[in-house]
Amino acid sequence: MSIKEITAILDQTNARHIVLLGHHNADPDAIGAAFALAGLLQRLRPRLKVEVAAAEGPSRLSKHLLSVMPIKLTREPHIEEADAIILLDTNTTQQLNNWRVRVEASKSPIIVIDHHANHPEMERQATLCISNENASSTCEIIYSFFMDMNVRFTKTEAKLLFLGIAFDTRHFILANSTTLKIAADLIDSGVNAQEALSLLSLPMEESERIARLKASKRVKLLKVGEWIVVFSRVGAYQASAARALISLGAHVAIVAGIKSGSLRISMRSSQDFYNATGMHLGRELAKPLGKYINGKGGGHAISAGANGIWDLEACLEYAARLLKHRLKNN
Ligand SMILES: [Mn+2]
Repeated sequence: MSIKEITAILDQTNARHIVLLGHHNADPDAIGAAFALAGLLQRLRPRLKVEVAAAEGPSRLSKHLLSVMPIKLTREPHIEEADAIILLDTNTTQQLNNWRVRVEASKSPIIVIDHHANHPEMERQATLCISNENASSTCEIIYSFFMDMNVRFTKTEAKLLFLGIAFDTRHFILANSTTLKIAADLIDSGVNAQEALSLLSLPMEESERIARLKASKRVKLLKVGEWIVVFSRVGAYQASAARALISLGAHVAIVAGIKSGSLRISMRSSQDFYNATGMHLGRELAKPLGKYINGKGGGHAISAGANGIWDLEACLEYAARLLKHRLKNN
């Protein structure tokens, strides 16, 4: 599977204008892949007009990256006029939020490029699905397109690909030897790795720093067997505060706050806590807690949340009861 299948589709339909879309809250992988592919396609088909957009705008981190690069997202892409639509790092049209209906209504070919497993629904909707689960990121797939066509990337493209790969591999922690070789090639093409990596950590807002510090000041500590569970409350940035408490040393952190009348709870656990207990915070804590507070809860194994309307202290007590009960039966 290669870029040649994409250009073949563009040539068949005599495409003049195409739209490249990243998922909602587009991360640096989606953004980097889209802009690098746009540059490649424009070199292969110089008369092609290419728009790059992210459904409902990019993530805060992507915005930060874009602000220091000579590229710009299109706010209102001409989806209806596009001769082809290419979705990047996106494996269902649901991830396009309110652009979904517009994309699904299009009669033009839809091409999907992703490093996540293909979604059967997407395979039916798309003219072409290019997916490689062995690739670390969509940027790695786009890198291979440049290699296939023997096209050298610009400095900006190299930096975008590097940032996308670095982001999706958590700063190369998850990278294998192929990915590291690609990163080395991008560095040889002029990417300053140190400077690029520093772009991936957002400067923290003062309000967030204060929220984290207040949350740590208000900590209530509970020891359940060998586990240290902490509870706290803060008016904003509950998730950030819970993460901060985990890095301070808690095994489980539960941070609640009330915003415009509704109660929000964020919970996090450390990886070693999850490995030892198998406790899935989303299913075993956030979900029942959400019910208890007349709202909803859910999430992942070590990162979850719940929202509802109830008394904050009563909610934290209930969370403590659930945890004690679950950990005693471990
Ligand atoms: Mn990705």
